[in-house]
Amino acid sequence: MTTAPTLDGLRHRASGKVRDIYEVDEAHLLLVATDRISAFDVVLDDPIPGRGTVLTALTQFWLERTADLVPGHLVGWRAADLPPGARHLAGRAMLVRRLEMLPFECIARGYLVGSGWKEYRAGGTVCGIPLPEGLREADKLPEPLFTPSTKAISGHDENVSEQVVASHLGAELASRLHELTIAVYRRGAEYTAERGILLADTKFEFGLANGQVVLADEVLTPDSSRFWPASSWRPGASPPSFDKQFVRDWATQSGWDKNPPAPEIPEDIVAQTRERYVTAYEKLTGESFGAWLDRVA
Ligand code: Q0Z
Repeated sequence: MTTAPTLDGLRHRASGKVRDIYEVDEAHLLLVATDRISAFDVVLDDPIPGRGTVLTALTQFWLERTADLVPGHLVGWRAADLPPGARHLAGRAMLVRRLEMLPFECIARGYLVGSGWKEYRAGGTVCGIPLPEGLREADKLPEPLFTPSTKAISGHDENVSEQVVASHLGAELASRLHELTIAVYRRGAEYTAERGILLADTKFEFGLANGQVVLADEVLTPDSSRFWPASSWRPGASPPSFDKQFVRDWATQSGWDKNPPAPEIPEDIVAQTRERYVTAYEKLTGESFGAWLDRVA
């Protein structure tokens, strides 16, 4: 277990597998994406240089392109916007509005994979929504689905119906989350499709600011989404998320039993994985990764 670095003047608040949160003031938090990577739910010892910056850059990119649908939590990301003690993290750090987070993951699924495929195979439904018979793994769904889940502190999240969300948050807020989740998914999926990338599914987190719903956390990154190259999509099997493919393939063939600690990632696997993130950023945004680094400085 590594500890989050102390930042001058900022109190560490929480850490996820690969990200850290700090307190800035009553109204703001700082989210820092590290270069750590997980495979098979284990955080590996060797970082992928640039990974945290790519994830942050993509979130900034998408929040700018969804602001007409829903306000986002991002307040600043350039060095000059950050608290002085965090300016050296420019590119991987986001100054965000502190929200009252809603206790559901808001997932949109355009394709039948993961836990959705498991539930469908067992009983023909996804989050209680009945689907046509005869669908295969990774098939495109007739319409994108809103499939919320509860946030489990440890272990895996549990899919719930929209009625469960409504019983906790009220029907009006549940329906707003549904509408926004699908709208932002469609925006992302249409955009990536034009660039030869399918957005299989994605997870959003929303919070409230003065009663208004705000899009929070990371948005349409490879850690919150499954992206597939359109050219390799074949119903009947589900490819792993493109970004972790090298690491997973290496982990599988290395003979590692997938219990911590993981073996050291070979240099060429690190380099190829880094290249994938950079290429994904450039393919999606049309901007060179170097240009983003210059823009945040
Ligand atoms: C996000 C998380 C991370 C660990 C809390 N705008 C916000 N206001 C209040 N809370 C949050 C946000 Cl984004 C918030 N998380 C998820 C992020 C590390 C956990 F970077 N937790």
